[in-house]
Amino acid sequence: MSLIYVLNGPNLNLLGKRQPHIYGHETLADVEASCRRLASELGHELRFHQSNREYEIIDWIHEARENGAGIVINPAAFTHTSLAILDALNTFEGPVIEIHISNVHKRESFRHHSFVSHRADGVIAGLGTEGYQLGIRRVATMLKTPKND
Ligand code: CA2
Repeated sequence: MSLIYVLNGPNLNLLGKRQPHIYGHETLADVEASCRRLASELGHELRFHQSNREYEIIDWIHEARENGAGIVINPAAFTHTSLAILDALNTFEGPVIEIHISNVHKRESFRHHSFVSHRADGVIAGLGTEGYQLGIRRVATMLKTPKND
């Protein structure tokens, strides 16, 4: 059994409460519940966090360095601004999957660049909250697969 971190950036606490045409109707609590169900089906433990503060996300990445096997991260707006989150992820050795609920490439050009993508092993965008499930499944697969496969 390995520990997977699911990290969420600013404003995602409002999921399901505002802008459902962009982010859907599920709340972050709904997403957390489905992530927990899937992780336990796959035989993994899950830490699920959201913060509006950049340093808290960095601290959780540091925590994952100590005891985490993989990270699924929706950095929200920090995706497009945070070299500090990229630097933290670069110190983490396990699989990292970046996810976006919306298709950032279909939106404003300032959402097209991601600092986090420089480290992510995979990026999922535009598949709604299902992206979280897919991200967890991918991390689980990567944990089973030796690095040089
Ligand atoms: O599509 C995504 O998941 C994003 O990471 C969401 C971020 C946005 O800045 C990124 O460009 C793409 C915004 C998160 C805000 O979440 C809200 C959810 C519901 C209502 C209002 C904001």
